[in-house]
Amino acid sequence: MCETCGCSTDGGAVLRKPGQTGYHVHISESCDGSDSHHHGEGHPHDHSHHHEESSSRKVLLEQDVLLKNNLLAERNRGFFEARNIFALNFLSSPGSGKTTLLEKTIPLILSHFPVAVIEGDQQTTNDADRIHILGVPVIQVNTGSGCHLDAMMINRALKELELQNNSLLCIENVGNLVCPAMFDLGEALKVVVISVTEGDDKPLKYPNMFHEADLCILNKIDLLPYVDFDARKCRENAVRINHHLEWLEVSAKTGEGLDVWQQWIENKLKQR
Ligand SMILES: Nc1nc2c(ncn2[C@@H]2O[C@H](COP(=O)(O)OP(=O)(O)OP(=O)(O)O)[C@@H](O)[C@H]2O)c(=O)[nH]1
Ligand SMILES: [Mg+2]
Repeated sequence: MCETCGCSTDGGAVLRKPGQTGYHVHISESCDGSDSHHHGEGHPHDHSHHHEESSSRKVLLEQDVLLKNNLLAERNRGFFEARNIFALNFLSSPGSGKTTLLEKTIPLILSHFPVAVIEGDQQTTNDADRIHILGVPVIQVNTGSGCHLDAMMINRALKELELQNNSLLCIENVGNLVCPAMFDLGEALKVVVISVTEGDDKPLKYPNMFHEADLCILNKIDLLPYVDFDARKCRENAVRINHHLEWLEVSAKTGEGLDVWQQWIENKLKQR
């Protein structure tokens, strides 16, 4: 349950049955799945009064949290710009292949530019351990119950990392397609990674993430013959939400498409 961004609260959640448009059943559902307050079907109570007050308080709290985060993110951004560090924030649902992609990408970039990594996960140093083997500076941020990285965590991590000027910094966010989209870390660009096992409607279900992203990488294309996933439809869904979204298709496993991805990064690094 995340206490900073308010995702532990109901946020005006609405439950709809398939094909149903006008009838709302209000539930209080935390992001750990517990359901503390449920009005059964056919009881659309008006309990808006006390909810109005608490939701406006929640909105204020959320604005406050995001404002503080944005101020700190700007400080991080200033730090990156002063040292010409190109920071990418990698976002995805759990297991779409962010760490595997970094494992395959970093050796390609290292021969031309220094690279460092900040790993975000609720628990374990598994991902940092995997990156450490590559011989690049890496630090793991464990968010505990938190479901996203924030600018303060990055600010603290930056003090622990040996960052070189004119380098690439990869920040792997906590696997979650919702909250990480709201938190600016000071990165130059956001990269959302989705994989073909997740369903081609993900951009429609999680539009904020795709709206905020600069680049979408469709990963695990080696599995396309085995899954019911329409890559063209997925791309159309994503681009409908964000006309500026760039799109790449790769397999971090087989290496297909990684040459284009490497070129994409190196072009950005050279432009700086
Ligand atoms: N077939 C196939 N499997 C892949 C590919 N990329 C990653 N995987 C597998 O997907 C699983 C998850 O990969 P990770 O790289 O750990 O995913 P992640 O996004 O970093 O996961 P979290 O950090 O837990 O959110 C692993 O078993 C990988 O081997 C790919 O391109 N093709
Ligand atoms: Mg990972």
